[in-house]
Amino acid sequence: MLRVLPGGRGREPAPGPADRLRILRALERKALWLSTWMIHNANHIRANRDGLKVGGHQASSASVATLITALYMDVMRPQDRLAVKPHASPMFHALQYLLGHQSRDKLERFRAFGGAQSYPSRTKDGDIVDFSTGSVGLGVGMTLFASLVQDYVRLKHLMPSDEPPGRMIALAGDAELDEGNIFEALLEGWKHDVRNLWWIIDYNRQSLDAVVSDRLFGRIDALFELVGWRVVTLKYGRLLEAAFARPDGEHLREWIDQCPNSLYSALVYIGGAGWREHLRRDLNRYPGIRAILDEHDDASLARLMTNLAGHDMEAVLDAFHAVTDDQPTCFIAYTIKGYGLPFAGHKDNHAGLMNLDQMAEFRAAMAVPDGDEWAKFAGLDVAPQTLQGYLDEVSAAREGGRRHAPPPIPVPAEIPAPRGKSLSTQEAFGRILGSLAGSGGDLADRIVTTSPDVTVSTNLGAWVNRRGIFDRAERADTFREEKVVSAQRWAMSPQGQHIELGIAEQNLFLQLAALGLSGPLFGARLLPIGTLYDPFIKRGLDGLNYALYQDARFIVVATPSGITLAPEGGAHQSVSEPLIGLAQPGLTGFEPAFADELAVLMRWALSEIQAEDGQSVYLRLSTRPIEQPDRAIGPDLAAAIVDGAYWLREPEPGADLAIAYSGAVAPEALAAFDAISEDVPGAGLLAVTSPERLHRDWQEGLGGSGTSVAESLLARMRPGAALVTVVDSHPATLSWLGSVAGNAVVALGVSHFGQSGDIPDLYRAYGLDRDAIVDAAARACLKRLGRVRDR
Ligand SMILES: Cc1ncc(C[n+]2csc(CCOP(=O)(O)OP(=O)(O)O)c2C)c(N)n1
Ligand SMILES: [Mg+2]
Repeated sequence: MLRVLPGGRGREPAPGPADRLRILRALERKALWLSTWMIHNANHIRANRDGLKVGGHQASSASVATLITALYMDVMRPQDRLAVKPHASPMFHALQYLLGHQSRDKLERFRAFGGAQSYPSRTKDGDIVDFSTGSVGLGVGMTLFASLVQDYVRLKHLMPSDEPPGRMIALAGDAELDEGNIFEALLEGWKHDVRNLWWIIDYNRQSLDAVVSDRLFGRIDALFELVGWRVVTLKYGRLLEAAFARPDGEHLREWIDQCPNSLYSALVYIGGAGWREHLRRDLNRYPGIRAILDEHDDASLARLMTNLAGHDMEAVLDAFHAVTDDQPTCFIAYTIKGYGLPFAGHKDNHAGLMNLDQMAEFRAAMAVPDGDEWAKFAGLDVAPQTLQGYLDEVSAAREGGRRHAPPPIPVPAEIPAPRGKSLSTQEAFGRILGSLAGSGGDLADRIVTTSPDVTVSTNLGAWVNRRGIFDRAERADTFREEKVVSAQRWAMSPQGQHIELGIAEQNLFLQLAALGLSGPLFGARLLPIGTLYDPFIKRGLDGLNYALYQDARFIVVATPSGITLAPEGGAHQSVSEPLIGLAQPGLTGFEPAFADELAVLMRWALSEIQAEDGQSVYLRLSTRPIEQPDRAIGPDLAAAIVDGAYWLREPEPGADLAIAYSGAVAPEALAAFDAISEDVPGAGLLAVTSPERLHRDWQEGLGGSGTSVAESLLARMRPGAALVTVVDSHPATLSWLGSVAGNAVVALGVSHFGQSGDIPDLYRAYGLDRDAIVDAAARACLKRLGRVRDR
């Protein structure tokens, strides 16, 4: 028996293995109670003001009770990080509560405003969550990229290497393996030789709608082994293994092995009588099986037949502790969805909630008295002080280790703009990064670039030539060694600062998510810059959203963009992406036209992604070379470029007309402006560098005392003056400007798929050329006059 030591610090001696097991089983039991009660409280006890079902996943939580208790309460070390299956959120919060890291108040407000979140959230649940989860599959993939980032910072000695590396662990639902991003990540991980990665699959053979196909998991282990993983299958618990070892026991094993998932699940739900009927029917000819059936009443037969290893604490601990090396390991843990609850195994249990009677019965079984529902140790068969003593020593819960806040990397007051009479923003981007690479210093050392097979075509070449490609091992540049001439160096080493990915864009965003959390996760701040073609943002959009949801910070450079890409056809021409920039929380979008604007924005972005209340940044660039303004950018203009807009040609006070443009259509906007100025003296030309910043500032200013940037700019014109907006993207990107000050707006942009052509042909066809703008200006003026007449 464990005792509190007399005197001293009152600490418990370290428990022996048997006591440890009892303690862990008791904690698991309490976590199961708390998670179930938390959901019950939210649905049946707390006041409901809107008639909506609150929900919560009792069955999904119960399914992982043993696995996650083993992880948090025994196996994990402070440096390990965990992505919890989204629907196990209540179970996760229950364990954090037992560890003293979550409050009772938040549990009582599970799924309520300000309470514990329905799915674990880094930003809303705080320090306790390592990786947000919710959109299935992404949290799992995230752990793989986090392990790659850990290697990146360790090999560069950006984090202390006296402790062993952390394991990046995903506790995944089996249906998460239906998500393609898992397999994209697996292949990428194999290429990068990822280590220290555990994926623990809660193999309950159920998803949301039903029981999953038997055939799939027959292949899963082979798939993991193919890419270098160790696969550990935890199938049967100690009770069943003992039964298999008895005379005729092999027939019982064979029977369960052959039992279709759906029948097994149904019998779990039906219970002892159901098992007895089927075993009698199929195996009665074996005396050993008859003996087993005779020795077990219905309840104990049900316990035996559901004794899967994923619910057997001893089996789980043995399996986890047996892995001591860094080989990526997949544990396939057989479990039962809803284990220990009345709807265990029922195919419809995913969103199922226990009713009042079921809860009363469950409460009695858990020995939780009325009023003690939230008590940490009520109804357990281990003394409270023993349990508390154990919890106080839990390794994963040690204070101060889980989240780091490294100081910002200083950013210079100015990043020089590349010079040139005619430049594209994409070329300017490459040159800016190239010269940062050459200049050295802390800033350049912390930049890490990554790209899904479009490194060279997005102009990262100069950067990569100087800073190299990252790999855990040194790898030679074969073309260079064989003296084949190439502009691009392609040697790899642990010092490299570019992570080259395969084409899968979802991987890019998960990689950026992990790089962008390197500071809080590993204490080593990185400044990640990812590049891809603008239209393919949509290919990885959920990954991008996932990264931003957990406040990962990075810069996305999307280029080329729009129909300005011209010859390269429709599918590569992006249309709606600036609207993603406008509407996506956590992301600030910019579309500069000139190289000097880009230099200002890159400087700002490198600091913004480090600011406590900052955001990630999206730069939409183009391959179109355009004539550059001959100017020096002072502090006021720099601030305006960051704020989102400035007058490239200032209107006369009270002007009747202005053109507002964004990005690569600047030359057409300028040409139209020159043409119009002859007829409409005093017109203005507004350069919009960030529709998103301008819009946000306007929205935030509405109803406030200050005047928004957009209002101040447009106030130079006559109230209701004509306004033409023009962008190489959907016209809604800028058409809202008409609402700011009631201008008569005509919005030009692209509303149809693009196609091959040259810029003059395409701009004419899609209505972005000079004549289209001039024509739109005439229509806007007529619209204004019409309004004036109507008044
Ligand atoms: C991307 C995405 N699609 C759909 C859902 C809705 N959904 C929630 S849980 C679930 C099934 C999960 O099954 P599994 O991973 O096996 O979890 P468990 O059986 O443990 O509940 C689905 C389809 C989601 N959360 N994310
Ligand atoms: Mg499942």
